[in-house]
Amino acid sequence: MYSPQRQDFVSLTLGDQYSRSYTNGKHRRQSCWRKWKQLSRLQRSLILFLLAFLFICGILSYPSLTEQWRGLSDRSIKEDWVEMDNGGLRPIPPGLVPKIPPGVVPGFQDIPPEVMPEIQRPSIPLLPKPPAMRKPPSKRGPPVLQKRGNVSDWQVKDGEEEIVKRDEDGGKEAKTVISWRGAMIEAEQGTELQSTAHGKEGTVADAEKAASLKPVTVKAVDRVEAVREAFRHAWKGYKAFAWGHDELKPISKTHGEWFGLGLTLIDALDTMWILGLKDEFAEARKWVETELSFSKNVDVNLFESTIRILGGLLSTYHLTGDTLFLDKAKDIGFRLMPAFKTPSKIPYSDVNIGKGTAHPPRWTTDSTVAEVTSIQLEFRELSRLTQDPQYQNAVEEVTRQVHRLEGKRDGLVPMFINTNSGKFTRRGAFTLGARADSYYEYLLKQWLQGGKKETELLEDYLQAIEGVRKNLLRQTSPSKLTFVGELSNGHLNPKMDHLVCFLPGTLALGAHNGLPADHMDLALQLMETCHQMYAQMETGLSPEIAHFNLQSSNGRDIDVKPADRHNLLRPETVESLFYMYRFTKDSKYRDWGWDILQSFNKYTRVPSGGYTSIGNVRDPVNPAPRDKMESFFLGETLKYLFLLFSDDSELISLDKYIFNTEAHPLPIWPSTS
Ligand code: DMJ
Repeated sequence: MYSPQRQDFVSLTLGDQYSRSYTNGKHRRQSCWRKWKQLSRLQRSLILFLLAFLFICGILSYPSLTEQWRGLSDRSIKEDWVEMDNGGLRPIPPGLVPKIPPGVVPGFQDIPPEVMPEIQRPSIPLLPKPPAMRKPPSKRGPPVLQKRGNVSDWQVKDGEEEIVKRDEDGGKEAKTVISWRGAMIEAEQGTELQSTAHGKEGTVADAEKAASLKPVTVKAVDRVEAVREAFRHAWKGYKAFAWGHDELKPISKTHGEWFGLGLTLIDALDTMWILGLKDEFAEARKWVETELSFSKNVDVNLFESTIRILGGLLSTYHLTGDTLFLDKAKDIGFRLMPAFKTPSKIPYSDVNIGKGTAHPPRWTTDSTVAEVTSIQLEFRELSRLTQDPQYQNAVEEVTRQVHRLEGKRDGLVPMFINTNSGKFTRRGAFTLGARADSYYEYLLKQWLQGGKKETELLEDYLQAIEGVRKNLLRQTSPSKLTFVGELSNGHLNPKMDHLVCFLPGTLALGAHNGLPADHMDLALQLMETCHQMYAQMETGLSPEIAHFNLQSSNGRDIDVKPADRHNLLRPETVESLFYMYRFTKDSKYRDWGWDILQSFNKYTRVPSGGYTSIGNVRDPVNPAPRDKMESFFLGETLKYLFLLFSDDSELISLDKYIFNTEAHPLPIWPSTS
């Protein structure tokens, strides 16, 4: 059917494409213009409005699209889930009806050999210990000696310290800016005064000399205070620009929304309690009491909301005894349950907590293995507290299915599982990083949570660690750093996500609980590697992913690809430092953590409040701030740093609590016997 109006529209939008000659083009332009004039005023207005609207939409969506593109590799953007069937595992919490079948395992030494015959004798020998590391090439002198000529505006504002050096005539020579304050180390301030007193710029030689000076030990109490100060600074930004929203965007001084549930505030509750920040805690509690509502038509990711919100509320309830938090935990826990209504009982990734509906990601029916196997600590605890077994039953069904599933390689799991079939998909790739990491963590921690009674969890954990040794462990050249690579169809890719740095801490926790001593040896080696991932970068901050040299041609053990140079303020390394210090009392772990805190203060602290993810850990002049403070910076990173520096080892005793994968401590269940 002929439609003049449609033809006009087409000629308007596509006219130039079809012009064949100047004459034709002229004709067409004239005819376009004529036809445009023939349109009614209303029609013309509508078309112009539509074009303007599309243009504005394009402009507005650009930043969020690029943000998404950048975040594609971030494991925190997860979308999948698994299923399970009924069967074996079930830690019955104290107070719940049925009793755990015997097979009590008080410690690894007591595990009957038939449970895991070959696990007690690892078949793969430990890798040789790496030699003591050289000091990383001199990239990082004390702040004052680092020329910061191009320091970006976001780093220097709002009353931050600014030291202007003068030449011998008193003229202005150069500015050295310290972008933090309060959390300062006396030793560095001393160095600073010394060098500026000469009235000269620090040379590279000066910097190297200063860097090699033995740092004055900063007292634990000062370090603890420095963490409190960092938290207050982050909170200041959150309060001013993002109060009640999910995330602070500290540079643009606004907020970002993910679920619209005050994610940062909830994630930070128990941190404030542990740090003793009473005023901040009180105002946050008020918000939870008066503003927080889960009755919202919003899709949330099951895993992320479980570990951050449910986990955060449960731990805050335990620490404070305040039933407000338990009531909120019950509310969100119940609203998440529709996720488990799938053909396989492996939960979907997304739940609408207002409508009670759930669905997988739009592009797949696969779920991420780490996501479906890292919600168990929280739901099991919810059942224990409510005496309602539905939560525990749902998550243990997942555990049972994964336990029995084919497709593992020496205890290592693939990254995806299908919500319809309940089978692993996209087999052949194995990692301890994104999409698989916390599966291993939760095997051990559930075993501990339930009082070391669930032998299948322990069996799976021990097999997996042997699987890591056999398939993924390698050493770098030239320094023999031990790392955990990734396996792809039988080929080892020598790369490691920063996420894998949870592993030293988990291994140490297992060894502390009676698992083989060589787990601790491996933990020591991997901890060194994770430390080097920070120490060898120009900013002192780790990249998201490190590539390791097996045969170094450039003298470096670690390379970083341009796309992997970001740092999201992640916690895994300081988490492991905390465990390693608690179990060894070796002060070097505190020193390493202190270095990391200083680098966060130097390169990620935003003067007006908050800390930001950065895009380039190799560029101290422009670390490329990304304008986002993830909730786990307050929920995890600063909490672990505080606990690392605290001399009170009874503060969240590791014999009484297990930390969920978002650093929320949950109690180890009291023995029913
Ligand atoms: C956190 O949400 C959790 O630690 C999770 O297990 C991994 N990703 C982030 C921190 O890096």
